[in-house]
Amino acid sequence: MNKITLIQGDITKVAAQAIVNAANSSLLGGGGVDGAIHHAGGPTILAECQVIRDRQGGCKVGNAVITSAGNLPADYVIHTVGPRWHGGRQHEDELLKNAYLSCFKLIDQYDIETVSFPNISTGIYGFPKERAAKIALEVITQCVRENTKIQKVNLVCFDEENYNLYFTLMA
Ligand code: AR6
Repeated sequence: MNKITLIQGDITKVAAQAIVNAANSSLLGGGGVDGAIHHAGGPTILAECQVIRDRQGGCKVGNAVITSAGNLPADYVIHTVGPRWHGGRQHEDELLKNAYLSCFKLIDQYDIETVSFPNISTGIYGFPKERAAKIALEVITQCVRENTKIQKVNLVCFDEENYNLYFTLMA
């Protein structure tokens, strides 16, 4: 069975046990999908992020942290920080891969069976979309193969360009 599903739309409207957020190192919210998640999820998510911040000082690029999901149709939000694109010579590929891998570590740890991912780093952080899609698909395919609990991974593309890229790469 293929456990990876491509969806075009708003990740805050897609029910799943966990929703991944493309956050920044401050964990204090921002624009893009981060803004949409905090807006739809309500203030408890930010309050939990603040507790994590006080404990460990934010979240490094390539790492991830987990909170509850407030009013979202989910139990958890996994906040990961993708790299900002600087032309490709500052380990951006590896850092993007690490962001996805860090999410899967938490997915394993929390026995999560369904998860939705946005296209991390491809908005405000400017990572080239096709390059990011190839990395995401490679890591996700591998992690799904290795994780026996996961039943469903939704790849939620907000913009049509990403949707079309994933559609072609997954064909
Ligand atoms: N649902 C699904 N995907 C979305 C949504 C949504 N509601 N809104 C945007 N996207 P971005 P980044 C897509 O900019 O590039 C924030 O300010 C969007 O089309 O959200 O990782 C953070 O706080 C794009 O494909 O995240 C950071 O400072 C993808 O989500 C910074 O932006 C990621 O775009 C992170 O930048």
